[in-house]
Amino acid sequence: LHRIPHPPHRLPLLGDILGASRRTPLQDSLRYARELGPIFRRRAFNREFVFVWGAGLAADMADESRFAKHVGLGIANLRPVVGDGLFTAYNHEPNWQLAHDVLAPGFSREAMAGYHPMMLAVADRLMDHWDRELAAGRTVDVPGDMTKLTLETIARTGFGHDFGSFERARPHPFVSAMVGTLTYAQRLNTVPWPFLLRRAARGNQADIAYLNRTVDELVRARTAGGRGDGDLLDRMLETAHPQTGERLCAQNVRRQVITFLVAGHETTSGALSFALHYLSRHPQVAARARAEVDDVWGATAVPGYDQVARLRYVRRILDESLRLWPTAPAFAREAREETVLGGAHPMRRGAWALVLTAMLHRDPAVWGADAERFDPDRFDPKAVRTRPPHTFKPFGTGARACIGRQFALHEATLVLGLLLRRYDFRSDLAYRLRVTERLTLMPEGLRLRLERRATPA
Ligand code: MNH
Repeated sequence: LHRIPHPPHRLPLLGDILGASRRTPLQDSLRYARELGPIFRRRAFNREFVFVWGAGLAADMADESRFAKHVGLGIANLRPVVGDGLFTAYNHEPNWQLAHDVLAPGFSREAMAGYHPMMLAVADRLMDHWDRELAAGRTVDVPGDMTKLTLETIARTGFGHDFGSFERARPHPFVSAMVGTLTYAQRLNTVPWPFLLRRAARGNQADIAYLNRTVDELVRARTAGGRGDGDLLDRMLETAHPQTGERLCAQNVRRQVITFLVAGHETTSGALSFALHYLSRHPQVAARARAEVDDVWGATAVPGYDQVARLRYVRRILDESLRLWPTAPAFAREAREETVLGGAHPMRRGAWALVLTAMLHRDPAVWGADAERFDPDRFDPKAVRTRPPHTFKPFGTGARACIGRQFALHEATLVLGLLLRRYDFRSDLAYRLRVTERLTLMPEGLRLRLERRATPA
């Protein structure tokens, strides 16, 4: 460990807290990364963490035979909320494999094609709302509205539930409670002892209770009203494991519903928001994307399921946005057995490090000297083929990688396509990108002025 660099002004007891903010742990880590190189450590009070972002080291950590997901830090702090739900389960907990096997078919091609009409319906609600804002001469609240959109999408497709987000002026209390628990989980990393947050802890308990109540109500409505149409909630409640015949217990169903409602919308909302920010700042990119949408969708009023994946350039815009701001900006890996990381750093069994995705995605050795520049052409197939493997990891890696990846990409590509077709985006040139952190990333205060396009639909 002593050979791994750390920030220069380390204080006794406190650690590396000079110049670091409790609100921006990720952005501080990016700064340290640039100063300290491909592997470094940070100490906060009594705890020390190792960060890895150099492409070679990160690729080594993707080796599933030697490393696995580590449930630690921010994720471990969510255990009181979602316990052994899919995202927060320890690798050895039986409910991980059980839930994974039962829920994976909910993300198959057929399942996704079934969600498509509901995704369209939610996107229509967003555009109704934006048309009204536009007519009233107002700018639109991008992160707020993307959060409404993605929450409604996962709630309706996965659970047959309508939060009525677009009928509300303020975020649904479910969202406020979720933001509360995510923020609290992040803050727990910034204090030496949890009792320092005891007032916030009471608020957190109230948030958890609210999440539980909402979800219990949703499950009760389903069990009282008979089956849904084979959505995620039906799978959670009714599907037995194909080999073992086991089912999820009621407590685990509750944890999975919260997991999917949160994991299924927060990061996609951020990804869409960053993409809209970049589109508003790069008119040539937007023009090329619009030309693609007009070309691929033509006069079809309502794009079909198969017409979404054909928006190749729109998809590159999303990839490039997720490269610069992977909205889940890090993940943790632990050694399965004693091993040597990158041939240089010995690790004991269970020792772990954070892969700093947001910095891996900016490694000049991989992405070039202009790595900080937004350029969707980095994801054209020729460029992708020349890059080493494991250098683009917005959805994590290995067995515990994101189960909702296709869901998120389909939803986000569809929505960007629809928005590009209908509007021109005018950015407020005084706006400087500020990124808020609550384990996930979101552009803060981003508003855009819209103009209706003259062309189709
Ligand atoms: Mn998602 C795991 C990023 C959308 C449900 N997700 C992960 C991980 C990353 C991630 C990174 C791995 C974390 C880790 O290794 O500790 N997820 C994203 C991003 C988006 C996203 C950047 C959108 C963009 N995720 C979604 C959607 C859903 C979802 C949509 C559900 C509909 N994600 C999950 C679940 C897991 C996960 C569940 C945990 C999977 C597992 O451990 O088996």
